[in-house]
Amino acid sequence: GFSWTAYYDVDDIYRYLRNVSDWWPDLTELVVGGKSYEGRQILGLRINTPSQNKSDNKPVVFIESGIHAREWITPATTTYFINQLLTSDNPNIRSLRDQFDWHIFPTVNPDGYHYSMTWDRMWRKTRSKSPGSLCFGADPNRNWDYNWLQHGATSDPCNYQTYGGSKPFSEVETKTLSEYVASLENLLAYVAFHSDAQILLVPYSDSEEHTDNYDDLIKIGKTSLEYGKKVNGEEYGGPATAAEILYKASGGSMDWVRAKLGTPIVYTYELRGTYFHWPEHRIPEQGDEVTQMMLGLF
Ligand code: 0X9
Ligand code: ZN
Repeated sequence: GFSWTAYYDVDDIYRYLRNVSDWWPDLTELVVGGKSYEGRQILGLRINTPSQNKSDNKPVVFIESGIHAREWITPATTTYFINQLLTSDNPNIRSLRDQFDWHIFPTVNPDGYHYSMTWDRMWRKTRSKSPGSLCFGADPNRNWDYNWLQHGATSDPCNYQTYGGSKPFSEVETKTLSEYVASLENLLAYVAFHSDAQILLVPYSDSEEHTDNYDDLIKIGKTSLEYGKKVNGEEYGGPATAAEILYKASGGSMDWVRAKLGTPIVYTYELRGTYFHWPEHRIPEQGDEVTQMMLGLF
């Protein structure tokens, strides 16, 4: 069975999502957010509890995890959060579940994640064959079509970290996922999970520019971090823009969603860890932290 004291490969995570959609057919459905270079699906779970008035569309919350292959804690906490939404007796968590139409994707870079699990623990990128090069993979968080390759990204396909791809949306994962996100009506919030800088970021990541609702995002983000801190006493940096507390980086999903779709609430959480390592028996610790952070956000 599936637990939260071990890290699982893509097939097991997808099996979990399938099982969940079988167990709660009225509340959940499997959703396909796109596909990968090696032919995997980007599989997610939609949680949309039926409301009295069938015609009212709930605001959509999108959760992106695992865009960087080696950040294993992000798929793990995301499935933990799914389990909380579906099984918790806590009335606040139940109402959080019922309030929104959730689209939750634990592994948006499934090829990279599998490669990190089986071959190269520190792998970060996708696994596409780079045109005109012997190297593999592009950084899927440098590949989105907004100010592509401007900052913190390289055009060298052999760069292990931040190759932006041969063109914007060269990677089938970002291309198809962006189409899925763009197709969502009523998208209120887009939340991306990374590790392990232990910070909360708001757009934009590409420049010093602030969004017009920056003050609100900071205020809400602070509340989220306060909720999170109550669980384990852990302090996160931010909320702030990447330029303020990390480094500028173009082509990330967060900036594209904000700039191109105008989604009001957009955040990137960098969870905890040391060189992308986090002991598996302590997954629930960050799972509970993330659950509280989401309660603080909404
Ligand atoms: O560099 C990144 O993509 C993220 N940090 S990580 O160490 N997990 O790789 C920060 C992402 C900030 N958001 C955007 N650049 N959009
Ligand atoms: Zn990352």
